[in-house]
Amino acid sequence: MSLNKIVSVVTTFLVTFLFSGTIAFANGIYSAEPEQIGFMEPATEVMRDIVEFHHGLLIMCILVSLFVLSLMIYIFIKFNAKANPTPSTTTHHTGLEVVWTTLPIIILLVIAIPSFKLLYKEDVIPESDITVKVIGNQWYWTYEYPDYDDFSFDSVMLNEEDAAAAGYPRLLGTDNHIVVPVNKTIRMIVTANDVIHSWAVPAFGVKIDGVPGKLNETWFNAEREGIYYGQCSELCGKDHGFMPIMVEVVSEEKYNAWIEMAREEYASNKTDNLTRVALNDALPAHQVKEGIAK
Ligand SMILES: [Cu+2]
Repeated sequence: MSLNKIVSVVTTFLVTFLFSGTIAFANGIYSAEPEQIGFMEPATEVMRDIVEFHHGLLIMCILVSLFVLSLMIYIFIKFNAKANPTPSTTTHHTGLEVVWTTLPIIILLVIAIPSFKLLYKEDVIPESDITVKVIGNQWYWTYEYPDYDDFSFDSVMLNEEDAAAAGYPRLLGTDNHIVVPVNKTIRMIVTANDVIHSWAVPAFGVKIDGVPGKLNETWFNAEREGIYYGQCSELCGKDHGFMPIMVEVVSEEKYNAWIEMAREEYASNKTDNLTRVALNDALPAHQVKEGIAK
């Protein structure tokens, strides 16, 4: 492979990696695209900051690696046995030692400051407009809207045919999903019923564990309408890979209409979750059986 070819392959890889996120944006459905290797198009300010921070770190990593590599190549050529038959016996160089101690410290500080800023931004929940409670179950999610009569519903993955019929991506579509208004701060309260799950939506930059007996909190403020997908991100059992997350971000009017609908539709859902799962015909056969068994 000629040098030119190597450079063009590496450049293509980097460009695809850094900018592939924009591909998913085109179709208005915010999930990963086939062959995508970069981030999804960010839908929140936090995710935008995460992507920016990641790119900054990547550039730093590349620069440090190139610097070390070039030093090594220089040493291999300049100081091999043939080119340098009588090696120097120097053992210390104070100036050099000061530099190789302080330089990494400076690099780490340059990384740490924006990193802590970002962590703080993710962690501290701003004044929220709507609260949604998420409960992880083996292997589906239950959502509650405590601001509106506390209605609740389960969100179970659709099988392949149903997902295709509904126009949702395979393994990501669910029978019910949460709906939230655009440009509003949503506070998510996350917990679990059985084992640890993790509620994660990449386009929002949100990933938080649902731990039984504990309430975790996170937040997002989606800037664009659309359907966003995520998946449980904590190994939680055999169907861990089959409890997707679907969030629909809509306009304020559509949200109010949905709330009206949901209040009636899910009003009776305050009772036994497992019974409802057992009755859910969208559920794969083996899960229905387990639902009844419990
Ligand atoms: Cu899970």
